[in-house]
This record gives sequence, C-alpha cells and structure tokens, in this order.
Amino acid sequence: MPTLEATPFPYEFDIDHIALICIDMQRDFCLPGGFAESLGNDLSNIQPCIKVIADLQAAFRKAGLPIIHTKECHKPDLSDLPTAKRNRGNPKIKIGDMGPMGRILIDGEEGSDFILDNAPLEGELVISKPGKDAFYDTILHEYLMKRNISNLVITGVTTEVCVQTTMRCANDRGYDCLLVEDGTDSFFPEFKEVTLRALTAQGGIVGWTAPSKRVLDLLAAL
Ligand code: C5J
Repeated sequence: MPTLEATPFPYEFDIDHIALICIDMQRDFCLPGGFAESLGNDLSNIQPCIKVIADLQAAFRKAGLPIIHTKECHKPDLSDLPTAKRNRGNPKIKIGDMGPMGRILIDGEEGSDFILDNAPLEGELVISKPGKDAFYDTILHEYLMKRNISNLVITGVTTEVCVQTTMRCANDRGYDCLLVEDGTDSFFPEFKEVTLRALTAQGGIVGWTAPSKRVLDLLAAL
C-alpha cells in the first residue's frame, strides 16, 4: 500500500480508492471583480496555490485517478441562498447582484466559473454547492461511495472556510483526508497556518497534511 510521509504520521492509501478534490477555484474567489474582492479581501494571498493545484491535477490525470471540482454558487432565483448569507459582511455588491463578471456567485455566470489554470476537463465531476461544506445539498457522498473512494486529497480555497469545512465533514463521513499544505490558501495567512495545525492536532483528529512534492513524487513513482 502506498505510504506518504505526512503530518502527524504517515498517510496510507490504496491507489484504487483515492481522489483529488479541488475546492472553489473560481473567478469569484481568485480574480478582481468577484465575490471575494467585494468583501475587501487581498486576492494576492490566494494566488500561490493555483500553480500547485494545476500540477496536482496534471499528475492525477496522468495516473488516471479521479478529480472532483467544487464551486460555491447559488441558483439564479436565489432560492438556495439564506438571507443571512446574502447580507453577511455588508459587501459592496451582494450575492446575486450584477458585477463585472456577471451576477456574483450565481451558477452559470462567468464569475462562478473556474479559473482557467484549474478548470475541469470533460468527464471530471463538478459539484455546485450552496454552502461551505461540499457534502451539504450535493451528490458528493453518494458519488464517492459508488466508486469506493475512501481517501481524499484536498486542495483549494479558502483554507479555513470551504476547505476546512469540507475536510471536517468528509472526516465525519469516514473518509481519510490529506490536505495539501501548499495546495490551499487563505486570504489570511495566519488562519491557514493555524488551520493546518488544528486539523492535524490530537493524532490527526481531522486528518493529515503534506506538501505537494510528496504527493507528486509518489504519483510519479507509481
Ligand atoms: C468562502 C470559500 N466564502 N470557498 N468560500 O470563503 O472558502
């Protein structure tokens, strides 16, 4: 069984039961004019993980392993958007309002689509999710169970919001999760650091972390 040196201890997995999850690599989070910028965030903090995720996607594709992409977005009629979420943070433009890349965080609009560097290829599962948790109100768990996926390599933005929430919810459903340390970023670098520590504390209470190089080296050696 392949084993990867990881924190807090080696991560073991069966190659037939592993998938890469790329969380919310969308224009609305990564590019100017989107949702994240409307909340006053510094977008430069989340740019480094983009190349790392692209490299991991290439390696998983080369190895013939599944990749799942999530995007946080809402239905055009806003029926899945709680009022509290729309009003939270008092942003300049709210979810559903028109922005430079179409309506903010609305499925099908330019802003809710993936950045080109991390876009899905045909055949890869795309999960549109209304919440932070990729399992909430989606088919993700059913999809993974059908394919006997037990191990998730997790990447994406932002570390302490959708990434951490999804990893915790995956852990509660029995998945062994490895968060790629340089494959995730936060608008607040100190939140990223503390999240990695919190997830792996207490004997890996939520899961494991490792740098992308170890994942890439292992896939290359298969
Ligand atoms: C938010 C996310 N809202 N993808 N989403 O920060 O982490």
